[in-house]
Amino acid sequence: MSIRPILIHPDPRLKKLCKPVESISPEIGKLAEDMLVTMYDAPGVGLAAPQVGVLSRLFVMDCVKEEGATPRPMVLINPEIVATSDEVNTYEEGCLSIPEHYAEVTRPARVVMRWTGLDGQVHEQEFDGLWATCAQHELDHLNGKLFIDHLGAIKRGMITRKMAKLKRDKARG
Ligand code: K2U
Ligand code: ZN
Repeated sequence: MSIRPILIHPDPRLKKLCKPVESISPEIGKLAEDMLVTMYDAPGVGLAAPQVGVLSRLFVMDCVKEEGATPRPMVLINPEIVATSDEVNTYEEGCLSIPEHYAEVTRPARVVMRWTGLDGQVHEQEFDGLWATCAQHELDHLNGKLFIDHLGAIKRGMITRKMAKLKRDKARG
């Protein structure tokens, strides 16, 4: 198990449409394991493969946040939304690829998702609360979309310019 570096916006790899996973190979299992370790270390409640530079359609999440509660790590391969609620929820989102920037994003409050698990079986489950927000945030990543893409152009541009400057200054050392 290894912690992998997380790509920071702006990065062209974070804007790409990710490719479906063709087979649940040992490499995919290792990637999922590394993504979970990387997510817990960040810490975060979700992480998508493109955020660690792998342009494949899988993400991990564990939105159990209660102190002492049993973690519930999930690996979703080739995930898709099959139903959404009319009711919406607004959550102040962040992103491990856009550190220290937060903004309100409104999304369906409940989603039914279908995916393939590491067991090779097709799973289907309804998510609500933070799980629903996180699953939609991660699925956006697989389509090259960031939470700032749900904001207005002015705010998105401001965040992108600040992040680009941060990366330039870091590169200069
Ligand atoms: O994809 C990511 O960058 C992981 C995000 C997922 C996420 C963003 C917004 C709302 C829910 C999930 C990270 O987990 S951001 C850190 C975080 C931690 C606790 C609660 C919400 C966000
Ligand atoms: Zn994110």
